[in-house]
Amino acid sequence: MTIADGTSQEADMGGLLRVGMVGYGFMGAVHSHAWRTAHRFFDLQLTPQLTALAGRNAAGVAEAAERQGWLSAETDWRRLIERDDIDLIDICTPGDMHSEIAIAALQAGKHVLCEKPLANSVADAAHMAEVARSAAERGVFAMCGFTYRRTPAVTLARRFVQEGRLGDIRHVRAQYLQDWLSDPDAPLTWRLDKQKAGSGALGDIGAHIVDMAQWVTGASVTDVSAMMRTFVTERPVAGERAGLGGTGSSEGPKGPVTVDDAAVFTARFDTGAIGVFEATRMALGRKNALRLEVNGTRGSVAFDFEEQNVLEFYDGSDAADAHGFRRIIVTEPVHPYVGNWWPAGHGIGYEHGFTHQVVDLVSAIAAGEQPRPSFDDALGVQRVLAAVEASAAAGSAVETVLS
Ligand code: SOE
Repeated sequence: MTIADGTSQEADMGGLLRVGMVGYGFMGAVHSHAWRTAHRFFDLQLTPQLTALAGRNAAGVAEAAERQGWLSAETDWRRLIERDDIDLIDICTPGDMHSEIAIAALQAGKHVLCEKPLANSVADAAHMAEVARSAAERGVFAMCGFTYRRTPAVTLARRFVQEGRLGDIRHVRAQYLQDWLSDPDAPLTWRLDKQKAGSGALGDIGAHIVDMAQWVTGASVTDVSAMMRTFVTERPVAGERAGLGGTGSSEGPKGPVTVDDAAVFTARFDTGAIGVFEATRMALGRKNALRLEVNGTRGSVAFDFEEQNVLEFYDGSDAADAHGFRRIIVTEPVHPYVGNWWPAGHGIGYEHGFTHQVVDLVSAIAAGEQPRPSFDDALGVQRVLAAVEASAAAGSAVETVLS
């Protein structure tokens, strides 16, 4: 059902990339911001148009479309696939819907941006990647939303590794620490339901640090040994649409938590490096602390998203009287993306990674090139997640990441 239809009537909207988005929660809001903003700060060959927003709740999706600047609203995502005035589908739904929507969109000739993790299983992710490879041969492209790659300080860390400034990589230390589920009365949301989310902290935020570690180092995880834990096994049933950390009522009905609250694992990389990973939404006091430290034979880098405009760099060639980590303020226009924003020292925020994601996706589509991370890249992350779950289930036995 089309609720509101403000789309432009011109048949051939040359120069536009007309977007249909499914979902309008936290991710829907930040993706909407990115679609609205990218061409206003970056020179793009195609101008994104917020053509249609889809969501099951008629009143909710109409309000979100109005608020976020979408020209029309639908209550069935399949309408976005059917409409010939939509070029790209942006999937901001729980993970159990990613596969069906992405495959239908690609087979209908529409580009796809899909939130992470790619799917709730390796089987679904592999099917999506197979369809995406075939679609790419027809000039229809798919990207997975690992946005933290597009933080300037993270792109700098990767460049330092690529330039050999760290030497051979020995250690990778990655954490993603949040605390919005520390309160046992935080209500049950879809993120705590294995059928909807696939996994808990592991897939939600562990996926980010697996992708980031592999992207920054250029190495792939080959084996893991893991533990996973659910600290709060039942929670109040969510009343209103509880967002992150919304509070429920400890008196009302409760339901089971069927995913992990925390996942920790060691990892071996194909380069011989070893890693330690931790993902939890129970680290009281840590709000969005995505941290990465890479130690090499010639140098080290350290990043913490809670200070995302800074990269710490240790140059092993410094003279003894200058030994110490250097705080690089990554806001000079020499760095990717930064020059399009504010003067040096002003910094950027969480939402900028999503705008950078749109910039790179739109640029790749306009150039007829595969955007990264591709669905194959995201399938690689999914395989690591599956190995972690298998290892944890087998009492932390070493589990090989099957290719
Ligand atoms: C919740 O943990 C969450 O919203 C993740 O789902 C996002 O991917 C991350 O960017 C912020 O935290």
